[in-house]
Amino acid sequence: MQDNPHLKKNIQVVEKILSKNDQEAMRVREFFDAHQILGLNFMSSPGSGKTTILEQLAIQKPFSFNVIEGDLETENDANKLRQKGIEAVQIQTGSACHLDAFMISEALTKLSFEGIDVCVIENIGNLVCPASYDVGTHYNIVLLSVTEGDDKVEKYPVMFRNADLILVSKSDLIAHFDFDPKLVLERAKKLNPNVEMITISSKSQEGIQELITWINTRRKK
Ligand SMILES: Nc1nc2c(ncn2[C@@H]2O[C@H](COP(=O)(O)OP(=O)(O)O)[C@@H](O)[C@H]2O)c(=O)[nH]1
Ligand SMILES: [Mg+2]
Repeated sequence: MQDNPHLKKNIQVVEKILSKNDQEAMRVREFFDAHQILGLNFMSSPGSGKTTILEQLAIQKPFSFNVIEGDLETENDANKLRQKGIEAVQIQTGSACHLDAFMISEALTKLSFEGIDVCVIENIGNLVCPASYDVGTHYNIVLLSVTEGDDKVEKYPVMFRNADLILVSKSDLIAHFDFDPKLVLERAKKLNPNVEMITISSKSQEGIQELITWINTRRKK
């Protein structure tokens, strides 16, 4: 396999794309640092509750934040947050299954950072592609809803290895599913011993304050 010239060329092309992305991600992080903004990258499968948590934060406003939304199509998630008074830019990738640092750089030019503490990126919904692309944020927050199953950590190790915080979401539904949050943390710690976990529900509000504290203790200002 290693001697296959086509495979070798493909690997070289992917490495080149990733290194260009990494350089741009560094520039994004420099921008955040210069403005004392905490950058957060929310990732998960579609429907695990990313936008709903952001809506909860928009209602409570424990800090001032803006949002970069990523979806293949529609402006729906950005509109939901705008309705709650949050400035949001929607990126529509068409077919790309992840956001990259160049998309974020462009989106940053469309946002105002006056008085902003935190910039949240809601990445494209899936547990595969977004894991490999640094978008210039400081922390990766990965949601895993109880409806998806506690086996997903082992099935999608790249995503969970890169997670700083796992949010086990939709905890209000836990009685209806065979889902063990302890197993999730155990499995995730094998991939990344420093990972933290909060069990959260936008319906019952469990864990929302804990998430706010987690973010507040990492704020740059
Ligand atoms: N029961 C329950 N449903 C939730 C919760 N959070 C989100 N949902 C529902 O899950 C669906 C997808 O949520 P959404 O925030 O759009 O997920 P996203 O695709 O990750 O942004 C919506 O129908 C939400 O109402 C929760 O904590 N508990
Ligand atoms: Mg969403």
